[in-house]
Amino acid sequence: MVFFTGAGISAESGISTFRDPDGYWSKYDPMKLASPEGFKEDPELVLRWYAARRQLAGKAQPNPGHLAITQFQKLFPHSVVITQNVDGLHARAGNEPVWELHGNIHRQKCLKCAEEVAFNPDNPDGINYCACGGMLRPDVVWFGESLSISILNQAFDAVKSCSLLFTIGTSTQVYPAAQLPFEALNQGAFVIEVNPEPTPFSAKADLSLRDPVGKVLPNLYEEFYAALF
Ligand code: BJW
Ligand code: ZN
Repeated sequence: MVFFTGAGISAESGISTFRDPDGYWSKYDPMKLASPEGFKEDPELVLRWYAARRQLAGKAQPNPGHLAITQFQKLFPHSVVITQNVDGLHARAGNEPVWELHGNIHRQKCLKCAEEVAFNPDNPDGINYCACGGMLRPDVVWFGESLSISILNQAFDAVKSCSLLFTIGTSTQVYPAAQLPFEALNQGAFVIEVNPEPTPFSAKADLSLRDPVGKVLPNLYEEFYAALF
């Protein structure tokens, strides 16, 4: 079983999505805030935005959607979470394993040597430098940047051999991640989409459940459990 997730699974924890009518990209230019060019042009703006989101994510609590996945993973120990989210809520809900395709907002790395460096509590939302002299940046994947090849390969391998994939709370627009549910269908897996809104994947899904994940997933878990025991 694979749980492929996007920003929508954290919406009920109070974290904004990107492409909903009130999402980040309705207010901000993604190329200014989530691209290497934007960071080069105005690192302070980008760092302030990430620090605010990091703080919000740190205070947010996993919701019934995340927690239902923990239950599913207990029932099906080989199931994995493949997420585009950077907020760390899957791990905090006890989901395991969790593979983060787009990095994690609670880490930063050096632009020059790529080492992970701890946050500076005296300057949490400003420019900081690595011991090697390189500027520090959020350890997330921006537009035009490559995803970790090992995590991506792991994700495609899992999807190629799964029998059921849930695609949850993602607009299925950002590649290569958006390829995963299509890949699952191609190899014969049953694919269930959980999203209140249609996406470019909806017409292909075996089942499209148009409700918030916090409502759908706990109910589905109960049904699975009742069917098995
Ligand atoms: C609910 C809900 C509830 C609400 N319950 N559901 C043209 C064609 C194809 C590809 C490209 C192209 N031009 C450029 C590209 C490549 C580009 C791309 O895909 N662009 C498209 C947007 C067109 N991809 C890349 O650049 C990637 N890298 C790459 O391709 O490398 C190779 C390369 C190298 C060199 C040059 C060129 C290529 C990298 C992509 C990185 C994406 N980064 C971000 C920011 C991460 C850090 C951060 O968080 O700040 O990742 S952008 C943003 O989008 C974030 C997300 O992970 C990602 C996906 O968004 P997601 O999760 O789907 O959220 P939303 O908001 O879109 O959708 C939320 C959904 O939830 C909605 O459907 C709601 O209805 C639903 N929802 N409430 C259930 N309660
Ligand atoms: Zn360095």
